[in-house]
Amino acid sequence: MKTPVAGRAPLLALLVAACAGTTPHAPAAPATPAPPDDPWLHQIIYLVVTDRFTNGDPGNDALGQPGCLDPSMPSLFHGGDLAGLRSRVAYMKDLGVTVLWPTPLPAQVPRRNDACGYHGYWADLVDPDDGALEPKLGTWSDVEALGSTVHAAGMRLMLDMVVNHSGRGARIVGQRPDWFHSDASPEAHANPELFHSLNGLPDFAQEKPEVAAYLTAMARRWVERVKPDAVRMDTAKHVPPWYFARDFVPAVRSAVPGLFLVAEVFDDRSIARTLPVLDAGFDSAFHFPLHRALVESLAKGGSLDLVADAVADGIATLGPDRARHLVTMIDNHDVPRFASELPPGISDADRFGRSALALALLFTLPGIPQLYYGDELGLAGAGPGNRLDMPAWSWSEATRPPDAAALFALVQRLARLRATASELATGAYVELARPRDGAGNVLAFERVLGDRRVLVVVNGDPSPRTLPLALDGPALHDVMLLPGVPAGVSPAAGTVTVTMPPLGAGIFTGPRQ
Ligand SMILES: [Ca+2]
Ligand SMILES: [Ca+2]
Repeated sequence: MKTPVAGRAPLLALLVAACAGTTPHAPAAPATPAPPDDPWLHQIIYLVVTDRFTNGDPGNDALGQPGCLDPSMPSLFHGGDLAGLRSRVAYMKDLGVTVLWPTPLPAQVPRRNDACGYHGYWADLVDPDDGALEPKLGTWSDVEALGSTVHAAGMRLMLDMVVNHSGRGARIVGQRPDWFHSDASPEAHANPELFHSLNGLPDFAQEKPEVAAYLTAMARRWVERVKPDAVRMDTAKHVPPWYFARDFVPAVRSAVPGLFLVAEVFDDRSIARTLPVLDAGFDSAFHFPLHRALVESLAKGGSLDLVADAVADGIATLGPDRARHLVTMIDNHDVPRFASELPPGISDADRFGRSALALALLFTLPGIPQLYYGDELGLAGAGPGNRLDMPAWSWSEATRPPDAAALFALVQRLARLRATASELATGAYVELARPRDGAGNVLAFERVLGDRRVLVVVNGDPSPRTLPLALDGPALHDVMLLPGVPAGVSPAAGTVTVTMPPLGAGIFTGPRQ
C-alpha cells in the first residue's frame, strides 16, 4: 500500500488575501434568471472499487471462482465487499459525498493468467440470465442492507452496468457464439469502436434482436432488484446509441422511475463525443476533457487556459444545462491518480498545493463532482497501483498523516460549501480572467444564481500573483476556506484586487447587486 508523502503539511494552500479597490461603482447587471434546478446537480459522487475498500466479511473471501483471492496480487481479489462498503457509509457521510458508486456487482469469469474480475467489469453471463452476484462481494441481503444504510444516511446509490461486453470465457460465449461480433468481420474493420472487441472482451451484437432483448431484460432485472437511484453505464461509446435510445433507457426508466443515467464516454479530446449518448436519453456523461485539462494544468504545471477552454467548450458544445450535468473528476479507476501525475521529486508543499487547487476547481466549476476513493487523502498510484487497498490509517483522523488529514478536511469544507451555496450547483458560469489576459497563470470565474455569486480565483503559478477584477454590483465577498483571513474584507464595489500566494486560490461569496 502506498501512502501519501508524510511530513509536515503546509498550512492549507488555499490562502488568499483580498482587499477592496477604489474604482467607481460599475453599472449593475440585471440579475441572471435562475436556470432549472435538479437535485442531481447538488450531488457529490464517490467511486469505490469495492474489492479494494474494506473487507467487511472475511467469510466470503474464498467464495466464487477458485484461485482469485490474493491480496498481494494487483489483478486478483483482495477481499473487500458490500458489507465493508456498508460499514463505511458513516465515513462517506463525514466526508460529505452524497452518492455511492461501487464498481459492478455481477459474478465474474474464472481466473485467466494472473487476473480475475475484482473490478467487476468481466461478468460471467449466461443464457438465460441468472442475475448472479459476485459471491466475493456478498449476498443479496448485503445489497439490500447497503441500499438501506445509504438511503438512511440521506445518500444515493449508483449502479455500475455493462452492456458492451461479457468477460472473457463467460458461459454465454460458449452458449451463443453468434451473439458476439467477430473481430475479423468487415463491420469490425470499418467501425472498430462499435463492432470490435475492446481489449479482447467478447463484444455483444446489439443489432441482433435476441441480443438486445437479452441485455435489456438483464438490465431491467438488475435495476428492479437493486433499486438504485442512478446508473453508470460502462464503455458507452462502444455501444450503438440507438440501442440505448430504443431499448435500454426506456426499459430501466420504466422499471425504476427517476433514475439518473450517466454514460462513460472515455474520450478526452472532445466533449462533443458525449452528444450521441445524451441525445439517446442519458442525463449525464463524464467530462474527460476537463479531467485532462486539470491534470495538464495543475499537476503538470501547464496553463490554466486548458481548464478555461475545457469548461467553455463544454458549455458551447452541450449548452449550459447539459454542461452543468456533466460528472467531473480529477481521476478515476481507469487513469493514474492525480497525485501520480505530479512531477517526480515535487516538494510536499507543492504536492499538497496542486492537489488542493485541483479539488477546489472540481467543486466550484460547473459539473457534478466525482471523487475516486482516496482522492480525499491524496493517495497516489498509476497502472494497477491506482486501485490499491484503502490504507488502514484512512478511517480515523487520529491516524492520518498530516497531509492526508489536511486534504480530507479540505474536501469536507468544499463539500459543505457546495451543499450551502446553490450557485455552485446550478449557477451560470461566467469567466472573468484567464492566463492569456497577462496576469500570470491565473483563472478567475464566478458562478451566478439570481442575485448571488461565488467568485473563484486560482493561481497556478509558483509565485504570488495580484489580480484586479472589475465586478458589477457591490463586491461584498466573504472569504471561504481560508483560515486566518477575516471574512467580509471587501465592502466596496467596483474593482477587487485579489492577491494570491503561490498555488493559492480564493473562494468568495456574496450578493451580486
Ligand atoms: Ca470479504
Ligand atoms: Ca461494442
